[in-house]
Amino acid sequence: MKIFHNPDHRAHSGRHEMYRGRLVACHEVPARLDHVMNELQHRPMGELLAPPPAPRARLERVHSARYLDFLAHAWNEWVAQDPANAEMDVLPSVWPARGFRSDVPPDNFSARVGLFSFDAGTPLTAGTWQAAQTGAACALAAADAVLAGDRSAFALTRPPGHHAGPDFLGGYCFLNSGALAAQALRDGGAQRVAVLDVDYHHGNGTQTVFYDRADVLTVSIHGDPRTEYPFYLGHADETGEGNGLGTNLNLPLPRGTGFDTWLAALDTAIARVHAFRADALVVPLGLDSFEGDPISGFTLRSADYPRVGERLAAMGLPTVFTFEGGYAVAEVGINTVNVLEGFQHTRA
Ligand code: SP5
Ligand code: ZN
Repeated sequence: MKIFHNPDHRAHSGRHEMYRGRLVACHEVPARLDHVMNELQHRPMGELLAPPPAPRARLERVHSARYLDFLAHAWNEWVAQDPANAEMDVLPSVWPARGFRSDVPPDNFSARVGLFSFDAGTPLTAGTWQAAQTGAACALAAADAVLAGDRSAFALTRPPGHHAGPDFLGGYCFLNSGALAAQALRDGGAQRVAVLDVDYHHGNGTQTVFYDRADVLTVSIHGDPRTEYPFYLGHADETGEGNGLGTNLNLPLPRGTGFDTWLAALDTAIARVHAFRADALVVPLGLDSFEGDPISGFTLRSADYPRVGERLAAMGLPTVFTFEGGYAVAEVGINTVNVLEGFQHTRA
């Protein structure tokens, strides 16, 4: 499979995220992607390619113009507020809750950051926009490869994407790679596209992008939002709305869930994708279901991941993978390539 990697990913390197009233070191670090690249040197899965730039019009298929403008100018506005800000990451500290307005972006930059965010764990840095744009380009290039006839392609990029919505960042995500790939597949001629999100955390951004649409099925297997991030979305009773009623499936599992139960959920997810008669598949591939993940609660082992790839390959659909979470940094390369290897050696 073609692997589109992000040569600009290091430009996004946050210093800290807010956790229990303190700033702590970021979990979403450049070394994550370096480990995957390194593992791919030992176990090649396909051609490593840099993507062509992403035209703004393709980003606007998923994200609002005002949000993209905000991201494009955020760092300069931050530094314009106070030159000393250049030494610090942007993090929000005020947000519009229910009853507040979100239709009037404030002139005040700090207030605008909160309008376009849902947590204080997603630092925006000098190079974030560059890294995010090239990351989106990886997702679009992977979709284009599949549209051109490839069986599969991998958008190997960070920052991750699946928590980012039409108009908001959060969960270490800025532009939603999986949603951009799914939309690109639709725009390129796929009639029905399924997104099967296997990251430990609910794919709230992707769900929100497609919630009222019948042409894109969104399925997510994740830690139960009653106890797990992102908390405010991802319950089993969220099934879609309007035209999209019945085209969202959430499979929340309790913290502590092991591979057998997880795999049964994957089979449920796969059956739904088949019932939907999808003609292309996007897999937001988070490796934070791993037992050693420092911020997550499932107990999958490295040896389980090839079987995940096998199950996905057996679906027989043109497939785009996007790289999402996975914070056991030393193992994230092995676990990622284990999924790809299982996929590659399996015929539908
Ligand atoms: C893409 C993805 O996996 N995003 C996950 C975002 C989770 N953010 C909240 C994590 C809070 C955990 N902080 C724990 C610090 C303790 N050392
Ligand atoms: Zn995650």
